[in-house]
Parts: sequence; C-alpha cells; structure tokens
Amino acid sequence: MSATDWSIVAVGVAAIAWVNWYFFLAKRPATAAAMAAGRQEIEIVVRGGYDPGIVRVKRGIPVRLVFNRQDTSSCSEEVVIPEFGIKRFLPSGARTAVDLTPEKTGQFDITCGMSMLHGKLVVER
Ligand SMILES: [Cu+2]
Repeated sequence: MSATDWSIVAVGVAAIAWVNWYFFLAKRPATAAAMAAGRQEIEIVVRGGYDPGIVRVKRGIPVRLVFNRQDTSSCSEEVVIPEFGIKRFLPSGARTAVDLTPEKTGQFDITCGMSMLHGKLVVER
C-alpha cells in the first residue's frame, strides 16, 4: 500500500478508537436530580447526545426527566429507557417530561430508538 493508503487506514483506526472512547469510556460527570415538590426533577438536553449523560437519583422517590430536545436529527427523536418500559417521542424544540419511580438501585440505560445515543440513570439508595 502507498503512504496515502496507510494514512487513510490510520485516520480510520483513530476515528474508531475515538468513537469507542467517546461512547463507552469517557467519564462524563454525573448530575444529581434536584428535589422539587416531592419529586426529583432534572432537565436533560438532547443535542447529538444527552447532557448530562449520567443522572443520579434516589430510589423510591418519583423522578421526572425533562428531555429538552434541541436538535432535529432523526436519531434522537425517540428516547428509550428499557428498564422502565419507556419509549417516548421527543418533538424537536420542545421539552418532554418522562415520569418514573425507581424501585431498585442500579444503573439503567437511556438510549435513542436506535441505541446510538447513550445516557445512564443511576439509582442510589
Ligand atoms: Cu439514534
């Protein structure tokens, strides 16, 4: 292969490594939900991902996740939280509230409909 071929391979490998790091290994700060009117509420901005990507809540107290979708990519139009049987359409440019009450501790996935965007709901005692 020519030098150009090798550089294309190198760029490809670097891109794959970066994607893996970004989606699976990057330490994204966890944000604790705030208490309001007897429930834990937090806004998650949806813009090519979830911000914050990790949300910490307490077990046994109702949670309201407010998804503020600011992008128009079809990727993010649906949010899925399998553990809680939640599958919700998120209109672009709007806030959509998703209510749930975590009854057990653990880490639960928040994904888009195609499982490309990833967030986590961390339930603590
Ligand atoms: Cu997607």
